[in-house]
Amino acid sequence: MRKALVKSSKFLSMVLRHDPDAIGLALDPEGWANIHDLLEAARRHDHPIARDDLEEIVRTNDKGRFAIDPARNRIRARQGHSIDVDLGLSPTKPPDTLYHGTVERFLDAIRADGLRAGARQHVHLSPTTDVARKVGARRGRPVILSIRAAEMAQAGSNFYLSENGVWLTDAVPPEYIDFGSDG
Ligand code: HQG
Repeated sequence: MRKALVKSSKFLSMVLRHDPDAIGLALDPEGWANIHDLLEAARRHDHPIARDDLEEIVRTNDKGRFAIDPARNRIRARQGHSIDVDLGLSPTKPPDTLYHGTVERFLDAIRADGLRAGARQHVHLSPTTDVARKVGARRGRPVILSIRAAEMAQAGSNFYLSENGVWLTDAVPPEYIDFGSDG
């Protein structure tokens, strides 16, 4: 993706997941923004984005982070919010094992408290070790944790699968985490 588009994509993540107020934008309860309003607000705040570029960002984004509605009037982030939005996802049966990529320095806290959502609405889990490794590598040498997801679901935890393939759950207690492998 062109450099300017990467910058705009990060700007869109910030606005649509974390801080629409920063540009005076309102999201609806499901996290959708009117595209016309969004582009106006971005322009007013010195971050002009052309409509065609917005479409290209949504189409080519490496993780499918954004969705545009069928009428092509509205846009939202598919996951990763820290603001309270209802993505309308239904609880979904997870595979036996899901993975979480993190780094060494968080392990003591994770051993004590399990995985916490922190600033985000959910803990993010990956279907493969490859994806988890990339997530962990954002912060340093990745450590891959295995989560016994089916057992957790059996015990009553809800799991959700975002439209772009990220598994979400509220929290993972330490007893469901295998700390064995790293990578
Ligand atoms: C760690 C990216 C201490 C956790 C990725 C992680 C993902 C704890 C960090 C998405 C902890 C939170 C989310 C505890 C968890 N004590 N540290 N009890 N529990 N942690 O960014 O999963 O590029 O909020 O291991 O692809 O790293 O934004 O979560 O290191 O899907 O689209 O606290 O972000 O997607 O960090 O990443 P984050 P994450 P995007």
